Amino acid sequence: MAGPLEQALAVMVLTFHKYSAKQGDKFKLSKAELKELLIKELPSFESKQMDDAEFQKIMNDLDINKDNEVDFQEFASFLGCVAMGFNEFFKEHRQKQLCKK
Ligand SMILES: [Ca+2]
Repeated sequence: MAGPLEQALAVMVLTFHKYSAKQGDKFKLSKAELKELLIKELPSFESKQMDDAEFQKIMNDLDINKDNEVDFQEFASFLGCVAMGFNEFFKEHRQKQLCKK
């Protein structure tokens, strides 16, 4: 039985491959695949309201080696940034809770 963190890591890998295998290079996310992943798997990321220019900016930021695809390494960096965002949110929330006491 895997621990919750191991499960979370497996979900990260499996989610990437679920979308990367859809078209073209099976181990990289195209722009369309990345968009679908963001909309379906990270709905609180506001990807639904994102217009094409905003989405293109995210794609450009993530595509570090500029091959117009997002490989797992680039995706993992992105998840790291999202996790850091969650951590900041958690810290602020904790801070407010501790101040109330
Ligand atoms: Ca790339």
